[in-house]
Amino acid sequence: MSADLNSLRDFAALVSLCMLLALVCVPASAQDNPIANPGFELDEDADGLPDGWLFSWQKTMNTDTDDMDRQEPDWGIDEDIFHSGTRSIRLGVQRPGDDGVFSQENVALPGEAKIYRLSAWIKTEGCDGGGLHIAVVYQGTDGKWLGANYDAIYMARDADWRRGVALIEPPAGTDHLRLRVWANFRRKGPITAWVDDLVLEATDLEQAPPMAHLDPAPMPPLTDADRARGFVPFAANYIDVVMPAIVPTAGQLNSTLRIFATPGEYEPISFAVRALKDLSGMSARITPFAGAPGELPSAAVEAGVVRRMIRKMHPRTDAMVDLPTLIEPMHPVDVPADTSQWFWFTVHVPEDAAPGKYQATVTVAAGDASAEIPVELEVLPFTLDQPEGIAWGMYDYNRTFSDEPGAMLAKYQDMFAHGMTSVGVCGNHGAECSMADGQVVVQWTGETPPSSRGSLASWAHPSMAPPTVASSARFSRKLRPKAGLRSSSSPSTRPSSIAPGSSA
Ligand SMILES: [Ca+2]
Ligand SMILES: [Ca+2]
Repeated sequence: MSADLNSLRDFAALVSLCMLLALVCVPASAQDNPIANPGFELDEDADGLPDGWLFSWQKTMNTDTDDMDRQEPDWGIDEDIFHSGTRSIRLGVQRPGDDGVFSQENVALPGEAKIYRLSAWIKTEGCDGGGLHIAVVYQGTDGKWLGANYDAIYMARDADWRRGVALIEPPAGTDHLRLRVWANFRRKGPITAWVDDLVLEATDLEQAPPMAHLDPAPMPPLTDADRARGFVPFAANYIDVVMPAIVPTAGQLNSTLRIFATPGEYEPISFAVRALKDLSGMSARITPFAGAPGELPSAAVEAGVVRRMIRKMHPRTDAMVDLPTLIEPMHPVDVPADTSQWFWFTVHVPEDAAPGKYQATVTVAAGDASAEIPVELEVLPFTLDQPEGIAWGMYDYNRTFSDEPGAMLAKYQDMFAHGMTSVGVCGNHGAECSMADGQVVVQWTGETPPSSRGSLASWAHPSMAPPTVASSARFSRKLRPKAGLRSSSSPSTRPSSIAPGSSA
């Protein structure tokens, strides 16, 4: 399959744009805005620091140490570049390891609301990995830390003055905020930013609406038959993300979906449908693959439809987005006009499939209207070796999406079927940390979560490397700087790995 959506990259770009376009609001009056000196116009003691603001660069995080070779950023009031009035603040760092932050303490929440809108005008240049973050820290009446959003507003591409807007939802008990204007918070690279005209205001929203992904591309030319049908199918590369707004290119329409795989391999067939009007009860099916080498059983293909869910953009932000999330077994779906629905079929090529080219046809239908998509599968004349000495896996938690007995076991079998030969189980593994001779010593007590361990031990595929229980210990704040975040653990004190067929 070929597609040139680059939609992940476009997604990031367009969400930023959307932040600016979608949340236009009437500016709050000065009385409503609780941020002191929000346009950086005041510096009555002429010390170069705008009144009401603090600045720091040597130790900006509580894990910073004296020996970090910090370099003072270019920072201060700028009287040549500003968004309004006659001044802004400028903050520039040149090295990935440096950062700098303007802070304002005790910013009161303006009025009673569930959701507040924070906005600022920002200009950036020389961005090379670094970002400008406007962060909020939520504090109780006693100053207690209740939570934080370090990416409330985030800009990391060169741009002239633009307004960044964030909807923030302070946790219960929040009395006031600490506001931070932070350059290169993640210490990734240089950036110079100018910031002006911060506003914090209440909204009457009960919940933050999800970010909308926009695709400004026009629809490609369509045939009369396409318009009469009310939808067009299109090829979608499975490493792209088909957001509902994605508009197909001409090259994605009317294409044959071509995939190849070895016997035993799983391979996706990814395509989508663009609705030209509201459609109800849309579903897709596929014929069995057949060709000169023979026919594959119909069970070799699992038909799936992608469900979108409102998810956090990132665990550290309040921003939500309507995101393709789950592949569900095929069921009819309603597709609103001018949106795209993603379908995802999975071919499991039988171990004994003869090499050669097979054809199948996908039919997408909604009511009386339907469209066909040709699919070609090439089964390659060799099988894939299990690489020796390499374990593949992903982080996993000691839980499942189901309460059914055997769900944990089924999860690991599914991981194995999809090429994983190990698992990194996150959780309490009973690691005890102490210091000895300047090094952190991790003592494993062997208390691996019982359900993972039991499931892994009761099932092991003969060709699978022994599953390894990986563990990351949590180091106390006191131990971390001493250890320089390094740890050592003696293999003899680890829980023994669970060998195939053994019981733990
Ligand atoms: Ca100003
Ligand atoms: Ca001052």
